[in-house]
Amino acid sequence: MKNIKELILIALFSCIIISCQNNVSQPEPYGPVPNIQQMDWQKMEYYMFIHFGPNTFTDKEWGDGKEDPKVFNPTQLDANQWARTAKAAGMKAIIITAKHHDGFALWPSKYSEHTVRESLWKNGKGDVLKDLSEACAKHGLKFGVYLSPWDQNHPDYGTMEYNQVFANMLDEVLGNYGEVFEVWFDGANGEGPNGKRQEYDWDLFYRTVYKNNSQSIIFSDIGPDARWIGNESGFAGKTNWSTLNISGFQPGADAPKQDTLNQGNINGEHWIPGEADVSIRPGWFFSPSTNDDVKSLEHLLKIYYASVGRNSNLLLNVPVNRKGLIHPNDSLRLMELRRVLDETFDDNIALNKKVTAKHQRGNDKVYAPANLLDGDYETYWATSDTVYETSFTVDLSEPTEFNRLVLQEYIPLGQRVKAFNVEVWNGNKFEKIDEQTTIGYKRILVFPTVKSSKVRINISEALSSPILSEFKLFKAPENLENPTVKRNKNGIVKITSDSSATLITFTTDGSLPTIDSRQYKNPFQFLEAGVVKAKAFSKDGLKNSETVSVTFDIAPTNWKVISSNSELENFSAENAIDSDPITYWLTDPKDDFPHNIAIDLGDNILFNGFTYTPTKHKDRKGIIFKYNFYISQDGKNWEKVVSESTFSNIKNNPVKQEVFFDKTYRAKYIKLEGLNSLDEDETMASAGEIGVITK
Ligand code: FUL
Ligand code: CA
Repeated sequence: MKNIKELILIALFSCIIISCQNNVSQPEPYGPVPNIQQMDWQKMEYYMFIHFGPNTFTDKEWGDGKEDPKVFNPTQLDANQWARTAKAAGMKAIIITAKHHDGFALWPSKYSEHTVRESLWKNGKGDVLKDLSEACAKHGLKFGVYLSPWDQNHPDYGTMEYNQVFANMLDEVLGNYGEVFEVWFDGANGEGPNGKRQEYDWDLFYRTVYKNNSQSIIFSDIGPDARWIGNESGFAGKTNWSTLNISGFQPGADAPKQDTLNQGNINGEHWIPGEADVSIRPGWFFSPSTNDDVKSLEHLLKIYYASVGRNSNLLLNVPVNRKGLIHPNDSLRLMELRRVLDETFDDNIALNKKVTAKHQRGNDKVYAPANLLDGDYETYWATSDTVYETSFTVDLSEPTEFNRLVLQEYIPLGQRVKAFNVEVWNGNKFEKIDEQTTIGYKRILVFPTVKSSKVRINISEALSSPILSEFKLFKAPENLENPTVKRNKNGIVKITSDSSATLITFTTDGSLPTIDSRQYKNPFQFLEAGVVKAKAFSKDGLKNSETVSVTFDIAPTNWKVISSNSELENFSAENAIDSDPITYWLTDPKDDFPHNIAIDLGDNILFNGFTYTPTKHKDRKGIIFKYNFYISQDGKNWEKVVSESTFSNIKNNPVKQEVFFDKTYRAKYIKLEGLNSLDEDETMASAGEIGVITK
């Protein structure tokens, strides 16, 4: 007689055999998969970047390493204020520029003489990394560091010794400030103080990080743990694979093409997910001149949906100011963003609703489609190994409004979905409302509000049988689109707005427009330097846009080009002063550098800087990197006021460049002389717009 224990065992055993026959084994991973650190990292989604250093005090994006360390002197530095702000913004961590290209170390490194120790801040007794790592710990945030191996100050840079110097610095940064969740390596590689470039020993750098902190995520253009998304505007590819081929590549100039980084490689060899880095301001470092250029809420939401919503983490830069604090304009915007994201994602309309699927792995409950709607990432819906094309339908039981849809793959088993579409029930039949490619860890679709009782997701192509963790629906608050304010060469300002049923009001005296401010009806003239602020309201006054504020300098109405290098057809030099950054001046590559453009300002003007806007045209060429800038009273005798300077970060961040002189000049003529361009094999120079700074 068998005892009861044995009977249970036999029963269990036969169950296992039967399930095996039904193929209800756990699905095998497909391709490369994330390790535990990468998985934790992916779930962080959104965190803060802080650019801070001598550039904060010099209005520069890239220093040259010759800055007096005494310029670094924040008067009220408070890392707790940064951490509180990040926390309240819903961010999970802060990554700070421990050392940027100028070589200045925000900690008192033993291996450099260009550090906070040599600055005036706290009489040289301060340590920004200590302050910040402690503040992060206190506020429940993770702490990370950005480090540039490119160092324009260190005397050893460009010699064999430097790689070890940099590794020693890494030892300090990773050894002395507690856990470092991410080390952000900038791949830039320029000349150092001795005029030489450095051959970076990446293996040594990576080894040094892991030796100190085996849990760290190492970020570079090509990983090994997380990769650059290929631009500095915060946009991941609509198709975005977390896998990448890296053999034969290096971070920096020898990285894969930016498009490849933006989209990853389908069936790539390694799991190297994307991280999108972007600044809340036009530049990475604080400048008082950008206080009114903090990105709009509308813009930040677009970035959020194009990063977190496209299988990428979002690293949003909030530059600390000269006091050592986050400026209120930036923190206000962060809080607005938080509020809208909360309002949007707090209430999942699809949570625990009814769902049916065309396929279910072995008909086993463990893989049921209900797992898609349970709000738990760890449970998932799966089909049998041979089913690549499938669908599921969510029944909301009554017509419900929604405009955001979230899908998540269970990436511990790999990224699989290659194409899918969304259909909604219109009362008679299903109607397609969207069609996309990859999903990955998280995909958020944004569409105009629909009201429907049923949603069907069709997976139309996959690399292996689909495995999905979550499906969610939300209703985001709908606001009016922001109006666009543009001024032409003649100083005529036009304000446009997409939604037709709106009223636009505006001001030109710096005050905030209200519904009672001057109503915009027709284009108006605004020739001087100043700010136009505009806001759109719905006719009933219930909805409104944000306040858009656009700062103009004097209009180039009477400006003329007096000479320029021979230009290509359709790329006249006048395009550089037509107030349209899309049209541009482009020179003929037959001439050697320098290529120049001289402009008559029509009048004697007092100004303390100039602007260079690279063309916004997608086929842009000839973007100037190194330049001279001259002024003249008569258009014949020129005085050089900026010599052999560069539009430092223009390659990765091609926004309007503002260059400030050491003093104010009065002149009637200006000349920009391009000494080289970003296209290394062609001698061409271009300009979308050139302007002066009179404010
Ligand atoms: C780039 C740098 O050159 C910029 O200055 C900035 O730090 C950005 C995040 O990375 O490569
Ligand atoms: Ca133009």
